[in-house]
Amino acid sequence: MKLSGARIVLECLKREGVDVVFGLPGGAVLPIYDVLHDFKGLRHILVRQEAAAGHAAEGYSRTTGKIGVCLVTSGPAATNLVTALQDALMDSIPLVAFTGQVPTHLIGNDAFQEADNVGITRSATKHNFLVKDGNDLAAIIKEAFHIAGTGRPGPVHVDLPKDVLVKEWAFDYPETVHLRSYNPTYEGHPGQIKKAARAIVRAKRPVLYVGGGIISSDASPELRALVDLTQIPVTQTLMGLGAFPMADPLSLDMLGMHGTYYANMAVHHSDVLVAIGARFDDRVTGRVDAFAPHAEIIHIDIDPSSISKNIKVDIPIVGDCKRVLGKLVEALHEELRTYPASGVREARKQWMGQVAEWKRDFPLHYEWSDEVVKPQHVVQEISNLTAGEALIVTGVGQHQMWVAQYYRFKHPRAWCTSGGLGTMGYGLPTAMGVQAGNPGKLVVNVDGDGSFQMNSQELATCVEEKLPVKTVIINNGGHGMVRQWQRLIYKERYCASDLGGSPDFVRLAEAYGCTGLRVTRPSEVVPALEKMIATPGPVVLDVTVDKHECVFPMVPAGGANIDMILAPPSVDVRDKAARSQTGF
Ligand SMILES: Cc1ncc(C[n+]2csc(CCOP(=O)(O)OP(=O)(O)O)c2C)c(N)n1
Repeated sequence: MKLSGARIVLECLKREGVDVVFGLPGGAVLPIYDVLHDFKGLRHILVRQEAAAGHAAEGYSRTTGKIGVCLVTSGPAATNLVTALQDALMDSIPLVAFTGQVPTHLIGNDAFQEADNVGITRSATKHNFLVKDGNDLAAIIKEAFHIAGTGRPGPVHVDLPKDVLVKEWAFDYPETVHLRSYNPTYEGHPGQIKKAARAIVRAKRPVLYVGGGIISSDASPELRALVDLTQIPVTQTLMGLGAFPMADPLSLDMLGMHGTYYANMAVHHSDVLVAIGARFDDRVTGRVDAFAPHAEIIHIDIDPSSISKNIKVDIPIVGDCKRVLGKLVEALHEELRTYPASGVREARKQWMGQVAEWKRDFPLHYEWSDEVVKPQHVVQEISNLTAGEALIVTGVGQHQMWVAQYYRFKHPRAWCTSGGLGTMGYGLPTAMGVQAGNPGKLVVNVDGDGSFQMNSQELATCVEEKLPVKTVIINNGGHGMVRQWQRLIYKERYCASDLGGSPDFVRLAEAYGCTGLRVTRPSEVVPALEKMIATPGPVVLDVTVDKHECVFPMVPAGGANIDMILAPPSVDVRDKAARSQTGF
């Protein structure tokens, strides 16, 4: 069968089971859009800026477990997309991103809307391709999906010169992929798994530290089985939130720079730390030489290059989290026949007592006010009203950290945030992709007034494509996280952290055809959130909050995790009254 390159692209997507593509057309990819005109079974969502196409694909992928797809044209469209590719790379989100390219004979000739797409995206993708010969097109697309979704997932980029799209080529979609130099390891080494099981049953102060790898490999049931068997407390990374229910008594919530006191203390004092699908990034470790200094470290990860990259690991296990955890639980059953010895059992009891004491004495907290809305309160109420069942997305900044701290995540794949790259503007477009992949579910984007303004134009997409995303703007009149650093680290020399000239967000929402709501007082928070949830279609709820509020705990950059600043100096963190406002 002979088909145009453009049709081949869409036929391949169909065969990969793709049901939605996020994109924006232009000259180089118009042949594809021409075929799309009457192509059945593929929804195209027209975004307003190409980075939004990439982020939307990320949200779709993260919450559905499928590979997200985006399609943009050449030159500036491709360069706009790069931020989303790098974002997906750092958070291990599988995407296939198509860009248009000038015809092959013009490549390198300074042609109109030409950019060296493969050069530019090389370091921002897991792999990339330039299709020079249309006979390779189908095989390349097959490989792109294979590489994106296997091993450590990530974005793959396919650059499509216009002549390849226009000409006709033989079409035969390959059934399988054979890439000689690419063979991810899925099964962990049995000897290493046994070693890990032995270390775990002998541990007196064990802690599990779990990351996004649990979510991408759908390993939450296996994690649950591990915890049920061993009763080891669990701390989660920003990307891992939802891997383990935060309401569970064994949850230590998030660790690291804005992690809980009890998580950081437990990790610091642990004697065996089991890292699963997590990469020891600097927001988690703080000062590396002071991270888990007494612990024997077990690291389970699909990516061999993550092992001992930042922290030296004692028992590495390369493999898929789901499969390795399944095997580890089996090995633990075996080990537990002879262990734990009574000495270990006693030590464990003491350890759990200590952990419970940290949790009881130093919970997350903030000071309540009857006058001004506290951002933490808004997040708590979103958590209460949705019973932890909503799909949650954020921008980047203080609001992001408050969501990570105060939203009680229950399930995996219910949470999207830009963890590795920390991309402001991620919230709204990602929420759009989440909504497209999860029609009928409640999708809430908790955004900052700064982050929201980086992609607010996507409200138009939400309206046009009937994506009823609910956005809550935690409006502190500026770049709150920048202000926080300037306050705490730069001696209150505030510079470029206030945002004058922001629009009236209610009227902005209305201008796009969305519902706009506003809250300025604490008593209005719950009714407004209820109204937002009950209102059909996209809604923007602008909440004016206390601009002086900071995110605590905080580990100053370069500090050790136990050097947490717990609260402003004026607040006694043991104060019971303050604690009673935490709600949990
Ligand atoms: C694209 C991008 N530019 C700059 C930054 C640096 N940065 C990190 S947080 C932040 C402020 C975020 O402000 P806002 O979205 O209003 O959230 P808030 O901290 O106030 O909750 C800035 C500028 C970033 N993370 N991403």
